[in-house]
Amino acid sequence: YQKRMQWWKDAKYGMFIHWGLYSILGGEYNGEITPKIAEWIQNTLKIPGSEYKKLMDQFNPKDFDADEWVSVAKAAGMKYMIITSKHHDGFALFNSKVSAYNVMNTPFKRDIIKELKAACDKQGIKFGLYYSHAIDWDNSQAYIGEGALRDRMNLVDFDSKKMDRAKYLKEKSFPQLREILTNYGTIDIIWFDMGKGLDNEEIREFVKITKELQPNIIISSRIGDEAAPVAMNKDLYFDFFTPSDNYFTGDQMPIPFEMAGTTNTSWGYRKDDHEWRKPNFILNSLIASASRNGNYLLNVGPMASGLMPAEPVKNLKIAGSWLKENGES
Ligand code: FUL
Repeated sequence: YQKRMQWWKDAKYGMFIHWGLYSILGGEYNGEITPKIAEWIQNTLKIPGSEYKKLMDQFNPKDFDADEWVSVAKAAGMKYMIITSKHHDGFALFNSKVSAYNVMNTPFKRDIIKELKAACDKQGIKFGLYYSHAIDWDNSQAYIGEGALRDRMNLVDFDSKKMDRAKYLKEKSFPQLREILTNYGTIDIIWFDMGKGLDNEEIREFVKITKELQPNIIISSRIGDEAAPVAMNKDLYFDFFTPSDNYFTGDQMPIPFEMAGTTNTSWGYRKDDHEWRKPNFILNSLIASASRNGNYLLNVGPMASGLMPAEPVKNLKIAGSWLKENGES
């Protein structure tokens, strides 16, 4: 375990990228502005899946350049990149035989995961994938529980009679996990998210597939109930703890952790969100993590054009040049 984690501990700083169909909406649908984070818009504004899916016809990010994104991460001083291979909406940024709901069936027709992996290899940074393994709004039968858990599903399309999580796991989530861990060479990190509500057997199956295909990969705590970091001592089913950026203020975490934050207030692009974190905020957050022996994963939400918004790129680069002069190399 120590050996497998060493590069990750040394790395300390990575780029998170949230990009998908929601980036086209930028937080607004039919004149309505979502009050919440932009990548949740389908759920928050109760957009029917059949409507939301039509965004596929508009997905054509002509300015996307994988090398450019990776250069921004490098100039920022980051040592790894993690991108949403599939977020909660169910749309995949990779070529999937398992589900037609993927980038190859948009006008763009280019495998974004493949291009980014190649760019990371070329420029020498590690590459990880976020995969929403439990929530999938294209599969309302993936329903995982009551109350708050249930609210995570897109209630418009939810049909309790069809509820069958085992079917979704078997037909989409497990096989897509196999695809992303087979088709792109080495994947350094798998960032599962929102796994609370899955049972132990299901979690074990995710671990099994992951380790079988990528023995040296590093697994996020959100594969299951992330509020149980003690599980680390009992059952080593994840490798690092994944608190959100306002989670803790004080002491060292008992286990390796990675604080995830974003450059404004949303993960997915929001056109009305101009609360960009200044370089000193970025550096303070990085230092807050590093000084507690943790990592900092900082998100950028690129626009539908394929470009990253100019402001966070500028701020990341300023912070990066400070790091180059004052931090560790
Ligand atoms: C959360 C997700 O629900 C958000 O959309 C985002 O991906 C964040 C990093 O994790 O659990």
